[in-house]
Amino acid sequence: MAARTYLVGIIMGSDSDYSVVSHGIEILKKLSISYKVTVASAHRTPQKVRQFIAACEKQGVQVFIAAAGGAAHLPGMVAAETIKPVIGIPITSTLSGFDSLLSIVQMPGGIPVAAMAIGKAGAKNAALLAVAIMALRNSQTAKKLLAYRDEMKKEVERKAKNIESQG
Ligand code: RP5
Repeated sequence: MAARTYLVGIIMGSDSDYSVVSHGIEILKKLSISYKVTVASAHRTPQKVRQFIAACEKQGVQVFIAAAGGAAHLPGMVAAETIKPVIGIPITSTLSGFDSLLSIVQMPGGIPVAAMAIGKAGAKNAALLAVAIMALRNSQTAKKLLAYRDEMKKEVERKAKNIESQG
């Protein structure tokens, strides 16, 4: 039997990150983009991080999403282990997520991580950026992304009409 394949590999440092990451997962589900997800920590379970990345590489993953809070070194560690694009989601922490954001965005030159906004917006944009990267080589994926944007546009128009009618 052929091994199952996935397009996106998602890794989060703790299960406490899931409530944020799930906003991106919802988008991948909506657009029928296959993903593989796990919890593995750069400092608590570094071996599991490496094993997950290796499994993802074998299963066709094209883009990685890594979410972490605090001293958020997980996205950087993932980027060190793969040459696939890595998108980092800073999770809100005791320092409001600034520590996570800076840990992700301030990668030293040579090993890039695409840093998203802190929290829910970052999780959504991580999924959408992953889709945009895959859309470069897949016209079906590009169509899905255009349809998503169109839906967003219609939603804004609907909300505008609602507010306008209230005066
Ligand atoms: C990081 O530490 C995780 O990504 C999480 O955001 C943060 C706190 O983890 P828990 O103490 O909730 O497991 O590694």
